[in-house]
Amino acid sequence: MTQPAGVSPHALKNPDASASPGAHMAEELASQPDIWACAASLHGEQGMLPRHGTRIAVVGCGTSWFIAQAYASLREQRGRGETDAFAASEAFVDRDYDAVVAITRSGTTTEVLELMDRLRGRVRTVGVIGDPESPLVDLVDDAVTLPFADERSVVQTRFATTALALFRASLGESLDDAVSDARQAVLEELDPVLVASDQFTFLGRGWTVGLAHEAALKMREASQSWTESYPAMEYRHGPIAIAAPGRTVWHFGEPPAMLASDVLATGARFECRSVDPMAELVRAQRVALARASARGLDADAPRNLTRSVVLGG
Ligand code: F1P
Repeated sequence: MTQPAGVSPHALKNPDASASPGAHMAEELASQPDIWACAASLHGEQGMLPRHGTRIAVVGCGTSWFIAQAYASLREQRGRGETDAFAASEAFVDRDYDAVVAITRSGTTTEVLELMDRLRGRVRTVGVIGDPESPLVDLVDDAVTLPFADERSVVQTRFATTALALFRASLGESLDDAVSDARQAVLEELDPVLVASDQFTFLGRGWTVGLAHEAALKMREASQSWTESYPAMEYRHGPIAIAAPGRTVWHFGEPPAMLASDVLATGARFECRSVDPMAELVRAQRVALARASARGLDADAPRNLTRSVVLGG
């Protein structure tokens, strides 16, 4: 394979061309329950994350930004310290934080590297990184590497959720229910009517807002589907105009009062289950993959995307 201009060799851990379309994504998303259990047992790595009570910012791009949002919300909710989440390109980091945490599977994303470089020597930086040989490892004060969660598919599934499993464990949560619910999500038969939905809007509250954004991104990346995502209480402030028969509104976690009936009144499908929201994300990933194969798309190599965005050059 020739190297595209401006893309580092690290950006080329792309799918094996001989694999069948979407095979990497299928294998990687199915491995999530086992890999989360592994992350939950990594007490050394959890101990490298900022201590309870510290004020921190968490940054990333794309999927990694959405995981930053989920972590920030959970850390605040659990009273573990003020936590802000920013897209790396729009981060307000000069706010006397005790630490800035960067999440990135590739460790090569330009906006993340530039931000961490700018912060060198000014604030403690921690990277949560998939590729242990990537340039970010040497740029941050502390690198938490999760090579066992790295992926061949361009579309991220397990690195993102494994980072979140590590964060949840570091905040004192048990991952047992998430792991067992995800085992079900990996095996269950998908409803063909859900898979064939005309449009999806994903909703969440608190930490599941980030998961909703991530599910919507997954569906766009893998299957070029029309998706939207919002904090659940924002949904009735306009976006509900999109709801209609043949379309799906999918809430992660406990929904707000009356939301189900308001959605059902539009004729749209309301999807919501009392399981761990990370297991619901796994189900959404599977729907994305099923829609990609139904459309003859290769979810491992989506249109216009590369493993990481490396700018300039
Ligand atoms: C971030 C990211 C992905 C996205 C796309 C481009 O990568 O934005 O979320 O799906 O493939 O890169 P990273 O910084 O986590 O490696």
